[in-house]
Amino acid sequence: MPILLPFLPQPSPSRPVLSAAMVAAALLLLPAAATAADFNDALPNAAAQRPAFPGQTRAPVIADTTRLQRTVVARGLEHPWGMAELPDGGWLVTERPGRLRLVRADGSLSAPILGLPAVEATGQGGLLDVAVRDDFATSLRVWWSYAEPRGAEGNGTAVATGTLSADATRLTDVRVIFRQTPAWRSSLHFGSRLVFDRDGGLFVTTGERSDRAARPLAQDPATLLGKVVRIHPDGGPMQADPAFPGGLPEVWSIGHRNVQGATLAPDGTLWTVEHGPRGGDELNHPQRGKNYGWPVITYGQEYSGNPVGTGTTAQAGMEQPVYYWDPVIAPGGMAFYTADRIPGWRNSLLIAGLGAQALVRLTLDPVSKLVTGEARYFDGTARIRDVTVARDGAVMLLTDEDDGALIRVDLAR
Ligand SMILES: [Ca+2]
Repeated sequence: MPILLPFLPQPSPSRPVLSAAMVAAALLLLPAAATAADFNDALPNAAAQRPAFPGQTRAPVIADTTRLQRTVVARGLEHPWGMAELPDGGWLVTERPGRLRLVRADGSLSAPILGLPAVEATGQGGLLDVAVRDDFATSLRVWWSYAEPRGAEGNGTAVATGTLSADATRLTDVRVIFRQTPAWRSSLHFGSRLVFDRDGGLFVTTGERSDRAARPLAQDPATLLGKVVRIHPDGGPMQADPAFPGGLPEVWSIGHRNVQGATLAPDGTLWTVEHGPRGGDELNHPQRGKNYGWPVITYGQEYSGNPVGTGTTAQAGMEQPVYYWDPVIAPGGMAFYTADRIPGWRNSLLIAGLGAQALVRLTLDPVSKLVTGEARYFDGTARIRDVTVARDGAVMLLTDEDDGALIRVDLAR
């Protein structure tokens, strides 16, 4: 059975950090076996739809008896969205209302870091992902994504970079290196994970802004709505030649709805998860120049229960998702687990579940890359916004709450 984190004192307006005693009190031991409420028991949303191949949805539930412990590293984070580990064991963490903070290695929480451009913190918008590269110790460079106000035109996803001061209190030399176009008047579907690849490029994922009039632009390679893009970390496209005729050169793949999770696989290729409509969350392995279908094909339905478009799930020239969830999990971030620390999880894909209020783990066939099993952990404890793997192999989670937490998951001792 899932065990709720013990209640902790409410943070005062000054957001005090947890004392060592409070951290100890927040340490839990719990078995991680899939819970009794089988997440595959619910009826699918679109009963008439059929997967394109066996295992594309509702993979067998994994019975996992790994005993895990969760430690609250820091609390008092308001709707944290993204995190990046620093060489000293600290974590940069974004708060969606527009603050970037440092969670120091001892768990203490810094004041908001100064120097960020204005964000539009409405609906799903705000300060979103944060990333650093392996050379951070010498470069002090930070990249972050956010919903950028665009005046009368509305808003759009943007990416900026800057240099963190040695005392980690402010960012300098701040430049915006990516602006999603066109701007749109919407508070929904901003993407926007940041993933560095191994060839010097920076993947940015976007959303199609949810608005019905904007949806078809996910299919238009001349716009940056509903795309995976690949840019140079200093700005501009990584490749001059467009992957799609008439398309922008930074467009990597098209036909996405709202991609809030992305990571590199051990082989260096990009994987993403995106929010579908009802019953249509997707895991994809996006390749350059390919079309992932939205809004033409989808396994989801409108929230009204009506089909999306013609209700088609497959079409020539459009890629099938590797996996889809029906019912949905509402995915946040994702990470491949390649560490030795939790041996049973090696080579699994970890996905943050917002709607599922769980950490989702998928096992993949090493050759076909198809999903062979699904497990869920910490069911019902909190909406999980992001997951990543610390350098020491522990799994780190951010919970999407007014009083959100950075949580460390490790084997129980
Ligand atoms: Ca798709």
